[in-house]
Amino acid sequence: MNHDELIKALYDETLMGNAPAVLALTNEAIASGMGPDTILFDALIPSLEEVGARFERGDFFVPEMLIAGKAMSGALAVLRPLLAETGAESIGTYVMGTVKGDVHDIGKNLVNIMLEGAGFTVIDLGVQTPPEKFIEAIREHKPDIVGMSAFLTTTMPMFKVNIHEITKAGLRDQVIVMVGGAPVTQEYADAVGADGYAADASTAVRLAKALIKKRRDLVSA
Ligand code: B1M
Repeated sequence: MNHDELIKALYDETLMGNAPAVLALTNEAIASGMGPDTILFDALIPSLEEVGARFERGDFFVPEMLIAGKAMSGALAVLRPLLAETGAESIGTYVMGTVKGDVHDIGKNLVNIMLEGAGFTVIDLGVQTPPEKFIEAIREHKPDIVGMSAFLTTTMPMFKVNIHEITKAGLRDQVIVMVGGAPVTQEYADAVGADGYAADASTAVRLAKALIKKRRDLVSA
């Protein structure tokens, strides 16, 4: 298969949730010299966007979303070491979790991979993370940043709850809070009192570095 055929096949098979085919095609694409970011941004992510659009139109239901998500996760596992190739020493610690009530994790995992690739030590709290777990992780790992993902309009309010609980626990001054996820906006992030918002994984990495630098400059001033 040539480049365009591989991209199209990856897109189509992800859309159909054919995990074994997506895995085989991902390996074939890598062997052909295709970059992991091309596989992600030209095939896998657009395919999941189409899955979401079909779900909204009522053409797809939860099982279709689920198998497409699983197919994408399988490919992500193969892409992870390629995206996260780094010999750099840790530039900061990042605690990350999807908020309580929300089981979406593909976007969070992708942000984690890019953060690791940029040299962050990432502690992943998984999905459905209650406020207590974020607090416990801040106490245990003393991260520079706590990142929260929410992918549903109904779970976004957990940002505010989490930040409130972190403040109540006396830890708010010790961490930078970043939020993200498909329905989240800069305005929403500002309204809940987060320190930063990013729309995608690479912006999240750039912002994380900038926020840490700002904080370290302030401390040393
Ligand atoms: Co769900 N789902 N889902 N789903 N799902 C969405 C999110 C939805 C937009 C689909 C749609 O209607 N178009 C919709 C939400 C609508 C809304 O609230 N606005 C939706 C719905 C409604 C639901 C259910 C309620 C369906 C139901 O049961 N009736 C249900 C909820 C379950 C729950 O959580 N309680 C549900 C379930 C599921 C599955 C389990 C079947 C599956 C999840 C599998 C998994 O994650 N392991 C699933 C899937 C696959 C999707 C879609 C199709 C794909 C999500 C995805 O992985 N995208 C999604 C439609 C869509 O997004 N187009 C949809 C690819 C990923 C790389 O992008 O997640 O945006 P994204 O992540 C980006 C950025 O957001 C950002 O960087 C990432 C990488 O670039 N980012 C951050 C993420 N976290 C960040 C943190 C940061 C910074 C940036 O700083 C801390």
